[in-house]
Amino acid sequence: MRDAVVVGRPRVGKTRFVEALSSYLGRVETSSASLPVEDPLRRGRRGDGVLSPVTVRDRRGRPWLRLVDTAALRDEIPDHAETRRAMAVSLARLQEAAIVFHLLDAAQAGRLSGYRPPLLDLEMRAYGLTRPLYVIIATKSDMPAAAEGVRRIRTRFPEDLLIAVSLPNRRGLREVRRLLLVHAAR
Ligand SMILES: Nc1nc2c(ncn2[C@@H]2O[C@H](COP(=O)(O)OP(=O)(O)O)[C@@H](O)[C@H]2O)c(=O)[nH]1
Ligand SMILES: [Mg+2]
Repeated sequence: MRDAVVVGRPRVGKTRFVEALSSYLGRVETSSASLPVEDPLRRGRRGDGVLSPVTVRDRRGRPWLRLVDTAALRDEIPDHAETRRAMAVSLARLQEAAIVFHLLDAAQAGRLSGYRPPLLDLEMRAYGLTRPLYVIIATKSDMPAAAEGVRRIRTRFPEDLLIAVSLPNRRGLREVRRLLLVHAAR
């Protein structure tokens, strides 16, 4: 079973992506027992803790993928100890993952003139590229200016795998699934 870890800045759409992909893939269950480190975080007051990983099973009931949401990585070092710990857990997961989904907000990229990815995203990408499969997910592609945002992200990272995703109309989920089937095969 492979881990697919979802990383990105705050509010980029990580939790919604994990939820939508889970329901798209089907045969999922949320596990908490295997990762005790995150227990205190799940009770976090900020809604920013690490969620329990989701285990995806095949038709015969065998687990083949674990989808892991992470707490947002931030530029600043947060005051709150649990939030700092959540960031450390995110970094650890990123370094161990077989598959990294790096989420970038396409709507935001399209709105800003002279889009330049934040340094933190470049660092996440540098980590991600060390893993067997690194994929940029351009999120919120249904929103105004997102088409331009997707184009800018593609131009900035021409060599990377990139999938534009929109959750309201499930755009991109089929491509994500196809990649997972190839790379997370038992
Ligand atoms: N329009 C649109 N909004 C989205 C999409 N994905 C996420 N969002 C919104 O973006 C916000 C942040 O999403 P969330 O998953 O909580 O972000 P996280 O902080 O990265 O986990 C929420 O208000 C979502 O409804 C999308 O594909 N389209
Ligand atoms: Mg979240």
